[in-house]
Amino acid sequence: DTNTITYKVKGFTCVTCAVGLETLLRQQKGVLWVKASYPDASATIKYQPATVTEDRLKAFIAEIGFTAEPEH
Ligand code: 9UX
Repeated sequence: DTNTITYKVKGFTCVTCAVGLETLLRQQKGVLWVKASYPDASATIKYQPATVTEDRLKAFIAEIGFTAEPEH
């Protein structure tokens, strides 16, 4: 199974912030694909729900230093 979630992200202050978040998310178990956008202040993640949860992804983003709210 694969789920896709888009978060609105607070805290990107430059394009490198978004690229850095992508790089760290891609290292997480269960994350299949990530696209973060600085201009859109968003991050879209395809993940395996058997391995990682939406809440865990949000918590991981918070650990990195950004605030993520799911967009449903
Ligand atoms: Mo963006 Mo850089 O906010 O250290 S400013 S990555």
